[in-house]
Amino acid sequence: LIDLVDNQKGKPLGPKDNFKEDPLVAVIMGSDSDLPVLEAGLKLLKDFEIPVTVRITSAHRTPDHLREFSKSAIFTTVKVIIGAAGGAAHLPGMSASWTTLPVIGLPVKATHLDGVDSLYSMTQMPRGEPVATVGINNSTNAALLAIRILGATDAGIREKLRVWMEGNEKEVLRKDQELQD
Ligand code: RP5
Repeated sequence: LIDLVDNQKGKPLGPKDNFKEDPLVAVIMGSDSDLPVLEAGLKLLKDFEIPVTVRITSAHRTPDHLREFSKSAIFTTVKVIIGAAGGAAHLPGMSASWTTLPVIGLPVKATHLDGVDSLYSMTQMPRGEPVATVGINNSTNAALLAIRILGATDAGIREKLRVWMEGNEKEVLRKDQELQD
């Protein structure tokens, strides 16, 4: 897993700010226990060669840190924030209230409510502070949505996404063909 987040170079999970690698995506999570859920999404971002910064910051345990991080993100190279959290998952919503950057919410299955609690707390944001919420534990879609947002203004990223989607299409068609054989 450390290898997956190593495209940030430096110490992505350490206490220091690590915007020095010019990340385009900031992935923030409420706890290191969320990290396994993020694995697939981080791998995808790495495959697309998107520079990422990965941070642990909590709406409830480190509110000042989250506020500082979110307010300063606009002055960095970051273009999209992915916020992963479980339970009463206020992380992406709070972050969205402190930034004009697009924020993607990734609900994490962390309690007896199986992630439905986090899903609702992210999708049910009050009018004015949108969080683009993906499915529970679906870090792949969180990464792909971030890639699409970046691709809107970057033809290189768009082309990589087109090729990736073409690969998906071929895979499904191949499986269908196998069923027919
Ligand atoms: C949330 O509480 C975190 O995002 C995590 O999903 C959940 C449990 O956190 P830990 O108790 O494992 O630190 O804030």
